[in-house]
Parts: sequence; C-alpha cells; structure tokens
Amino acid sequence: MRPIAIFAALLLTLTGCTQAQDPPKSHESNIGVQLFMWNWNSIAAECEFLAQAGYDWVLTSPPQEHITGDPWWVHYQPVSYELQSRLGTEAQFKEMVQSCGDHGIEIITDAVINHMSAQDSGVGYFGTEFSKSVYPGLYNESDFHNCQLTANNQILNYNNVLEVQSCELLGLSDLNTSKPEVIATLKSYLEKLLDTGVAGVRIDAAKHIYAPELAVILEDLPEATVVMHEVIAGGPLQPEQYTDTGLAWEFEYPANIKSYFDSNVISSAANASRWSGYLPSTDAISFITNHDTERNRSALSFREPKVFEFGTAILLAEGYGSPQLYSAYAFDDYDFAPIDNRGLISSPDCDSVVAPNASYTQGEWICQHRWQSTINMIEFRKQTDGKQITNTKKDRGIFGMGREDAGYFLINIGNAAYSAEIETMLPPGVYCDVYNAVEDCDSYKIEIDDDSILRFEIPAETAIAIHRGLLDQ
Ligand code: LM2
Ligand code: CA
Repeated sequence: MRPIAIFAALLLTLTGCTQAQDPPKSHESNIGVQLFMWNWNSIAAECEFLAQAGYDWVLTSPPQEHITGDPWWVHYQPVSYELQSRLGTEAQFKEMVQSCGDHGIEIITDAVINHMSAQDSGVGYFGTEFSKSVYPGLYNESDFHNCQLTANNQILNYNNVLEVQSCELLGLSDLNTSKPEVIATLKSYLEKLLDTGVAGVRIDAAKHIYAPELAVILEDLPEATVVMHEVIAGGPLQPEQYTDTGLAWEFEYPANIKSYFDSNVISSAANASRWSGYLPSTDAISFITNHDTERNRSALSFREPKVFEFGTAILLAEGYGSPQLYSAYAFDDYDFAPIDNRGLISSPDCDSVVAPNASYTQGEWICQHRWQSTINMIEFRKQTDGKQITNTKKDRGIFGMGREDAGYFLINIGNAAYSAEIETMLPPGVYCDVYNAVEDCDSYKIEIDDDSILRFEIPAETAIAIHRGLLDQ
C-alpha cells in the first residue's frame, strides 16, 4: 500500500521544496475549474480541497441581481449590479473570495456587460423594478442600442459585424457601449467586482461588444487583472481581435476533442498541425466543455462520464493553454436549475466522489473536478510543465504523447486491446499509472525498459499516464 498523496508529500520533502514559496507557474500550468451554478458558500467550502488537488482558480457564475424565474439562465439577464442573487449575497460572495484566497485559489467571476434583460418589465431577484430599457440608477432608454437592422432588432446575420455588436442577442436589451455614460457605469461595476478581491472577470458575450469599446471599458482596471473573453469565432469576428486585452477561450479545442470520440478515431490528435489554427497557447484558455457547449451538444457532457473523464485527461496531458475544467449538475431539460425549498441554488455534496458514475439523474451534482484520475492528471500537468510534445503515436483509436523526459500519456478509444511498443524519452524505471491508480500504485505499475521503450498491452477504452513524479526507482 502506498497512498499517492503520501508519496507526493514525500517527494516534496525529498526535493526540499517545503517552503511556502511555490515555483512560478507557467500559464499552461495555471489550472482552473468552472464551478457552474455553484453557490458562493459551496465554493468557499470547496477551496481547501481545490488547493490540495492543485487547482489555481475558479470561474463562478454571474453574481449580479437577475430576473426572477426558475431556469439557470436568469443569471445572464442582469437587472442591477447589486451582488445579490440565488447564488448568494454580497457578503457571502466576499467571504468566498476571502476564504478561497486564503487557500491560494483565485476567483474569476462572470461579468455580463453586453446586455441587460429581455423582459418587458418586472421586479428583480433583489427587488429592483425595471423595464427592458430602464434600470433605475443605471440606465435609461438612451443607453441602449437600437440597431434597426433587423425586423425585431435581434441578431440574425452573424456575418454582419454591426448587427452582431449593436443588435440584440436573443432579445436582450443591448447596451450602447460607445456612450460615455454607459462606459462609466460598466467601469464602476467592474471596479466593484475587483474590490471584492476577485482576480479577474469573464467577459460574457465579448464578441457582441466592439473590441475597441471593450478595451476602453477595461483600461482602468489594475494591471494584474485577469480578463477572459468569450468569443466564439464566427464570420468576421475572431478571438484574436480580443486578445490584446485578455485571454480567450479556444472553442476549436472542445470541438476537436468531441470529434475524436464521435468518430472513434483519435489518431489526428497527435497531428502537430491540429494546433496551427488555435490561438497562441499563452493567449488561450483550453477546455473540453462549458455550460453552453454542454447544452448545445457541441462538446462533451456529463451524459458520457467516461468520455468526459478521458477528455479531461487529454486536456491536462497536452500542454496547450491554461486549462479550465468543468464541474456542474445533471439535467434533462435545457432550462433546469437545481433549486432548494427556499428558492436558492442547492448546495453540492461531493464527499466520497472518486470516479464517474454510469449515469446521473437530473439535479445531481456530478463533482467531476473531484474524480481521482482528474486530480492525478493535474499533477501530470504540473510535472510536465514546459515540456514539448514528443514521441507521438497515432493509429486510429490510439493516441500516444510524450512530454519529453517528464511523462507519457496513452489512450485507446478503440474496441480492441492494443500492444503498444513506443519509444519515449523517459528514464528507465517502474512508474505509476496515475490515470487508473485510485488508492495506491500496487496494481498499476508500468515499466519503461532500458531503451526507454514503453511496452504495454493497453486494453480497449482505457487511458494510462505516467510521469516522473511517481517513479519507483
Ligand atoms: C453567453 N455567452 O456569451 C452565455 O455563456 C450564455 O449562457 C448566455 O445565454 C448568453 N451569452 C447571454 O448572456 C444564456 C442561455 C440562453 C438564455 C440567455 C438569457 O444560454 O438560453 O436565453 O442566457 O437568459 C433565454 C432563453 C431564450 C430567450 C432569452 C431571452 O433560453 O430562448 O430568447 O432567454 O428571453 C428569446
Ligand atoms: Ca452589443
């Protein structure tokens, strides 16, 4: 018996890295997780675990006051910038930022600044009375675009930049981000978010804001503020147009990962040119799914937990971008949100989660970020930081990838076992297969022989991962 955690602690002591001072993290080893719809108290409680597991940052759902209603997406219809929502109060938000910070976990929060609501009128979650184009103390009619390019002012043609940026996305009243008063109001909202201690913001619907106007909105934020732009490439609008002022999600990444599992052919993953169309790694956030792609089925989802687990492992094994993992709840209905009997978002219970289940029922929190293989792959990511991809292996359902002398990852998504004989750069020795070893390495040893060859019969639908941090001799 040799629990992995103990081994890792031992390794730390042996290498003398016991000081509080951590080595500087590269962008690619800065690991985040989107805790979609997790309430503030639950995130606060999770940060100790996240820190131990090697996570660095959390992306939250939007914190501002929203329209009332049951669906999860009410949070994407702001009615004021009070930090009061079904996810928690302002005090709870601040307390989360503080206690996560105490554990070294940074909070990135979702800033919905392109638009307000799509409702003709109503009373918000915190009591704000509003109409679609009047939000007391913030905006009135003249602060919104009136694009007059389409019959109902909504975006129809994604090839027309003016339409995408000044008409209404899904009928959501679109802020006139060229107007000084609007810019000032958005600046003060972002400042308010930053004042809570968050490390940065996700700019929701960034593509729908003209990049130079967004740059003005962001220009006074402290230098170190992390900005993450959501720009799904389409027509003339590309994420590259936004990376002067922040990072951007590379949406080709999850699409490619999904395509391998759809086709049962993963060999092209080992194709170096696959990345040539991606954003430069240092500008990118890499991910296998988010709350939108999980719902529109353009990426992996909780419905295939084993595939989701594989996809997460590939994401962590490859050195591309700052990886953002995803953890949320099961659903049958697109709109469904897990609500408790007080009308608040329910609290996840992730204790005892170590592996994916066969299936989940609506409302169940999946806790993907706690799966043991995922946590072990976070360590793989850190152990292989800065290493090139080498010694690739491709063969239909087979994708093998070395990270120089620091690690090797191999996956077989085919339906037959595969006798691998792969040259690596790893020093000879007995390694622990961290993808499969949950409690200890005893039955999960993999040998690299004297010629640095990995000889291993990998069963169908299996992945293995070895790295230099867990080497027996
Ligand atoms: C985003 N990124 O740019 C979010 O990631 C995405 O989740 C948001 O849409 C979107 N932009 C706007 O902030 C979500 C959700 C939509 C939902 C909107 C507004 O994906 O389904 O739209 O929030 O709450 C809903 C209804 C839709 C209706 C709209 C307006 O689903 O059918 O459109 O409200 O009433 C008529
Ligand atoms: Ca807009």
